[in-house]
Amino acid sequence: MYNINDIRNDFPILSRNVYDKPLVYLDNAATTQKPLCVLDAMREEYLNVNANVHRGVHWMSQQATELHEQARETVRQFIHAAKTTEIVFTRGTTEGINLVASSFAEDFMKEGDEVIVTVMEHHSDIVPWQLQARRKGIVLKVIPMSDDGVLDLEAYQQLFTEKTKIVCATQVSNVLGTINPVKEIVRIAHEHGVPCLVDGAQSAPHFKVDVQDMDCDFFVFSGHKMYGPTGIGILYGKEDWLDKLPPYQGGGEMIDHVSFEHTTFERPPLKFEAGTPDYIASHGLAVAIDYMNKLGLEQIEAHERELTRYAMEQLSQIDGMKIYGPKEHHDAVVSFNVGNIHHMDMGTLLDRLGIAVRTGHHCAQPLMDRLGILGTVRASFALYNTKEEIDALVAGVKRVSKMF
Ligand code: C6P
Repeated sequence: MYNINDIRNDFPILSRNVYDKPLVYLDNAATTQKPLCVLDAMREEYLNVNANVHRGVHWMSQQATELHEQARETVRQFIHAAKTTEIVFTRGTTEGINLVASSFAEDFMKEGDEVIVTVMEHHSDIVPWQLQARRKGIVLKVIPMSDDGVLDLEAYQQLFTEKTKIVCATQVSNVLGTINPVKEIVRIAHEHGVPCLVDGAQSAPHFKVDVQDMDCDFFVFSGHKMYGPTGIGILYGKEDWLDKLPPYQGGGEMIDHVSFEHTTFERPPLKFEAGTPDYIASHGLAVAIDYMNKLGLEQIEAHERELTRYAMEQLSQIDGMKIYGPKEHHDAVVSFNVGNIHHMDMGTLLDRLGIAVRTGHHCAQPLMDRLGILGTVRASFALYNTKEEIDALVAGVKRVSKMF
């Protein structure tokens, strides 16, 4: 049963006040709050089983290693990957994309080669490729979208040339909420013989992901956006790609044998996990996934879709309201502006009412350029939000609008 009061009790931070007002936390796309079970599990591990992983013969090291490797299996099941060896622990989505961009460009791209990205990519799926563009002379091509934020798949097909080497697309836009047809995007990429990376930062927290069904070659997401700790994320890569890519960083754990003349590397995933991993955070992430699984991904999705629908319906009745993104296939973020009110003014005044939203370009400046705006106000929802909180947002936006 989806009992919202019980759920909210799992997140004590939601009951705090800011400026003597009850906190209304609607900045979940930036990061979610953490349930007690995640905090308790991490504290318990530090208190009782803390030891470095993959290194020690002693009992505690083996216990910690087991928790870390169990977490890999929990993640495998969560995204329905074929093998645990396809799950690489990273610091987050950003590091996952940097890893792929760096290693892929190193061995599989040369000057003049092209990478296709979408116009609604987060900076973390643009800048890593631009760094490679500077290093290797590769070129970015961009899938355009309609005014209401739907990707133009016809135009996408026209972008391919014999120099196209990889396609990168976000599954859900962190600004528009658009749910992109990634399965189709992957299919088209494969038709042209190139791999596809899917950014799952804003999808994995909200609905069931199946990397085998999607058939993507790489999939990345962050633990902190789905009730897990900061500093942990996942790169999923198909086995043959992870085998082919060169290492991203060098150091302990990722090697097979080292001499001053020559080093051989471990098999994936360890090949990409140089140094001591954040094994406490990997365990925390696994507990967060267990928490989501216990509530049920379908129930979480249904709850958040209803909140999103309600928010769009209520907000759209406000004078001067402009909501960005499509009406259909819209996930748990709502970006908007009201008349000429600057998004920063709106965000700052909402904050004084205890309402936490994000304002600005949301790390998607090329998308802002496409929309012809400097920024938006963005409310983003999680499994613990309520319609009453959306009522508070709507009342807040009306109150601020009246002041201008
Ligand atoms: N978006 C937001 O408020 P990291 O920072 O590595 O955990 O995630 C980066 C990232 C990548 N892709 C998408 C689609 C994202 O939304 C994000 C993070 C946050 O929208 C912070 S800018």
